[in-house]
Amino acid sequence: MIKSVCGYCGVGCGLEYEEHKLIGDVTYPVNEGSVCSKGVSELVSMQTDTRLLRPMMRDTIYNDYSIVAWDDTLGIIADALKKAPPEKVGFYLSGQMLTEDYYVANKLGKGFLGTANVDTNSRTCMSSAVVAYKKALGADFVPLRMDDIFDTDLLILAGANTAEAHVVFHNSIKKAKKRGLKVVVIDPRMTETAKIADLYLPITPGSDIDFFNLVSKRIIDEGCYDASFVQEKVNHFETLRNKFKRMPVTKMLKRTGLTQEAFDAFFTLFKNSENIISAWTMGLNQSVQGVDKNLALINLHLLTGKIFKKGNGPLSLTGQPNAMGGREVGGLSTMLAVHFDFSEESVAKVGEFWQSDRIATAPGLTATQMLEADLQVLIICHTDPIYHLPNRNKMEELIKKIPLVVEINAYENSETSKFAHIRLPAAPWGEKEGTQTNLDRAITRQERLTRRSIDCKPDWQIFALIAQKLGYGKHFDYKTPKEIFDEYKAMTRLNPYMDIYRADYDALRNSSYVWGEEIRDFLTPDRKGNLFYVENRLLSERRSLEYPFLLLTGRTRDQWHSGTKTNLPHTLLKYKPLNFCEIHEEDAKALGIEEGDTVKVISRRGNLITTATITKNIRPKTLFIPVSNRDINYLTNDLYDRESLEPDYNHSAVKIVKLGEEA
Ligand SMILES: Nc1nc2c(c(=O)[nH]1)N[C@H]1C(S)=C(S)[C@@H](COP(=O)(O)OP(=O)(O)OC[C@H]3O[C@@H](n4cnc5c(=O)[nH]c(N)nc54)[C@H](O)[C@@H]3O)O[C@H]1N2
Ligand SMILES: Nc1nc2c(c(=O)[nH]1)N[C@H]1C(S)=C(S)[C@@H](COP(=O)(O)OP(=O)(O)OC[C@H]3O[C@@H](n4cnc5c(=O)[nH]c(N)nc54)[C@H](O)[C@@H]3O)O[C@H]1N2
Ligand code: SF4
Ligand SMILES: [Mo]
Repeated sequence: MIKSVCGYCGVGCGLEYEEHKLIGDVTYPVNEGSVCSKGVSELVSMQTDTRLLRPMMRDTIYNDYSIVAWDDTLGIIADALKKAPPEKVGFYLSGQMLTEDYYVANKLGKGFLGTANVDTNSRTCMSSAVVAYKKALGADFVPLRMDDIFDTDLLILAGANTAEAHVVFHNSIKKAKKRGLKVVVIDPRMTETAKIADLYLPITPGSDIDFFNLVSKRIIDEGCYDASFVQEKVNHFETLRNKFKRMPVTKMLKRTGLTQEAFDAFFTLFKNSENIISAWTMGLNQSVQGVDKNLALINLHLLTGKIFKKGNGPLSLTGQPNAMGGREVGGLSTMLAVHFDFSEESVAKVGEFWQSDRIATAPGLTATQMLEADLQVLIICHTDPIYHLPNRNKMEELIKKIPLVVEINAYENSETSKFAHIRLPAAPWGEKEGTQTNLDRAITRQERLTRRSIDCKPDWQIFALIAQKLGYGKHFDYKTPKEIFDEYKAMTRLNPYMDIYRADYDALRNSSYVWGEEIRDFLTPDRKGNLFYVENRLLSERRSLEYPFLLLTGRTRDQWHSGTKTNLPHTLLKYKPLNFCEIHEEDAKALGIEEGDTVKVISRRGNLITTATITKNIRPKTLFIPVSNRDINYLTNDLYDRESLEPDYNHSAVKIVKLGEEA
């Protein structure tokens, strides 16, 4: 029997493979045998005719690709890297890469090419949570586990649609509800998740800071904060209290769009719950104030001391299967390695460990900055930036200016492939092995299930081959992922709180290793949590007479982003279509739009064609289009959070018209 782990979402369900059948691993604590439709279809997605099977190259993006030999392409890439100054090279990685892939790419970029322009699509996903955790708790550390929901009284889900995005965790929530758990869902849409809520708050998009500040203020005003915890363990309480005195309470509640009764109902539930977990995803992170939204929520836990004890704490729900592993390795351009920044001390330690004197010494470009930086060489791995970056028309123009774009992908039909010069075929999920860290710190190993397609190589090996061509062979002479994991785990010893060095690669086959289980305190220098006063600065794009709707974007259960692995003729489940646009029935009526009408949605930047779905489950003057519509980012705006540089995907002003009535 072969054991593996699902390569889709951050829940990280254990899988078993026997006699050509893939099923959930009953012995694996996260999922105890259950899986969702994506997990069980991992095998099918490897067997499509849209796999990329050979290295390909072309002189310009206006020519066709031709098949080339690995060695020739690697030589061309190495030559271009040698000629380019380090600051003109970028690696665009992905939270779907395995830890070993990430480690090798990061080591090559930051350790030997001397560029910190090594970033990942996690920038568009979790980076707001990363920054907020660091500011409030002292490190990018998730201070609780998913199964804490069985020991809590109240679960607050803010901007998270677990029913579609973290399916197996959602099933656990339903189980915990049977044992008395209360659930609050805060989302502008009545999602599948909201349907199981004890209290559903249909918040106005972008007003979460107002809401959480109102809750914090009330906690202080009513004296229901934990005075001794605040005294001993928390900074900036007085500042917060003073700032709250001048808050425009009525105006803020109005901005949330919630009634006083709804707010009071929430507060009563909050006040009467001894143990509280809050969990959030893109509804908070993807915002022009994503970090502030996170901080406003984390404040609730710091004020009430509901953190670092069973059944309590702020639980950021990581989206991708190994976004956590990537963060641990140092895959963000704002980190060097093993959670280190670029301090002189960190650079010296890392330089000594990697035996290199070419270590990057300052943060590099973020994924959201790379296309704007006049790069000479851009290597993209396991992600599709032209599909996923905001303001796509602009991004398409920018990527065309980069002289060498290399795409490493297991499939041939990404949007980015239209703009690449070289494409390298990666071995997908079941054809490779390695480790990943799920959303609550469990490191699990996936084993190879099937024979590797002849010309495909695992991502780590592709980066190692490039390094070898560049003359760094002795530093990248890895034969197996195990060798890489062992080097990486030894490196985690450099960082006192990262106890990943205790993991054993072979033992990970049978059970996962959860790192950080002994951390029971803040990781700030003074071992105290930091409260932050943040306010809603109303920085998102505004609706106008011409663009009167706000566009929300998000997931549906059976599709994975651009759909290279899930939008396949033989697996297409009919749960939800790929392309639709939810509109409130009042708005539809006013515009003469009927169910199933073909409509055009237009923003200041671009447009797309879709099909209207009329519903009561969305706030008026708000639309929802799933990310399975590959054109989604022709509409979205490229405003970013100033600290995390994460896009404000969820808040673009648009209009909607029936096709043929555009005038
Ligand atoms: N089936 C499936 N599952 C996935 C993925 C997938 O592609 N398909 N992708 C994975 C990845 S990478 C990620 S990051 C996660 C994402 O997981 P989620 O974030 O749970 O998924 P989304 O559908 O983006 O949901 C975001 C929710 O935020 C709400 N929202 C929008 N604006 C606001 C706001 O201002 N305030 C509040 N409170 N809510 C708001 C939206 O209505 C939406 O319901 O899913 C992971 N799981
Ligand atoms: N409007 C809007 N835009 C968004 C979001 C949103 O909510 N709204 N969400 C953002 C978020 S949170 C995320 S995470 C991103 C996701 O955006 P992407 O990361 O661009 O989306 P995916 O379709 O998951 O892309 C993964 C790519 O990896 C390829 N691949 C599969 N297996 C392998 C392999 O083993 N090796 C290699 N090298 N390649 C492989 C797939 O074919 C695919 O092209 O989108 C972001 N963009
Ligand atoms: S819940 Fe997530 S990890 Fe589990 S099977 Fe579904 S996609 Fe895979
Ligand atoms: Mo994500």
